[in-house]
Amino acid sequence: MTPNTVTFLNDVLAGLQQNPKTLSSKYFYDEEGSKIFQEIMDMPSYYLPKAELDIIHSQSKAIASHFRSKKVDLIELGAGDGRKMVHFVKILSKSTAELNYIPLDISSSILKVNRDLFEQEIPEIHVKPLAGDFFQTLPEIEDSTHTRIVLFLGSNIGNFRKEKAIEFLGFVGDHLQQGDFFLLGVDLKKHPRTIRNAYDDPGGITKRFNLNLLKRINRELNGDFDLQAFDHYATYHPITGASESFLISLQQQTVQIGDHEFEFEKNETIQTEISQKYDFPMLENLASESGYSIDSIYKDTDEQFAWVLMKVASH
Ligand code: AVI
Repeated sequence: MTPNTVTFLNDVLAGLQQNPKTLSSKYFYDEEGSKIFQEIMDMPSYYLPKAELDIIHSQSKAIASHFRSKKVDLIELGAGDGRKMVHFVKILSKSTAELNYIPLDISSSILKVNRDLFEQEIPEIHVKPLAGDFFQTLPEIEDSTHTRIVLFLGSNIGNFRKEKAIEFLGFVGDHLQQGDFFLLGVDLKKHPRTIRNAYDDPGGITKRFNLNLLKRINRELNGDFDLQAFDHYATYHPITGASESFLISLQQQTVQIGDHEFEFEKNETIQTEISQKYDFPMLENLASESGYSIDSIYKDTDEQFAWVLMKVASH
């Protein structure tokens, strides 16, 4: 077993030994899971990518005006192929005196796609990709006198519980100085049904995404989950702003993972994901508890999604 598989196994065993049972959403994204996530991004009910693209098109100039004539290191955490960001970076590069774009991603192959795209579309900037876990790669970025802007977009912060989100924002803050910025993409509270529909589509794509985690456990950890014996269930709580996804055991059953056995009651849940939605007081609170102050908030036309520009508070 590779060290990554050992960590996966330990996390799965620990999660299923808990009461209520949990599995971490970070394991959704094997090759198949990443493909299904692309399908989710194209679903009409999954409004998040469209709202974020609207922000990119309608707000990039206003955001770029903060950085006029500055030398900037733009560090994107979980950058992916960069397709959406080209427009923003192009506009930013027109304001700044110098721009280095530093995309960080776990996948070196996706970073190659990213680099090729940026070098072709915006040849005047420097692209310096770094592959690996960003807890390792962020500290490796050389100190410079440039203003740092760290980007963490796509509502990825929503997949952390509050304590983890604070810990993560704090970790990034340790690599920022006075005058640096964090641009955070968050999904906003809205009509509860809009959110429920985004995480429980009639075509069953999100169900396949959730069940793929069990398929991955079967394949990589020698499990014997019967995929037909589990259902997908998503809830949204309009006060806490938590959208939560579960797998529901449809019958009493025993599941084997390697040498370990797990009992499931009929209708027992495995919590697999939280996708946190925010309102402005919650964002203020998240920023201040993580050592930041909010400079400005940029929303899409329908006010579904926000980019929060935060400054580091003094250390
Ligand atoms: C990646 N992440 C921000 C998505 C979300 O909206 O929480 C993952 C997702 N889960 C179900 N649909 C999409």
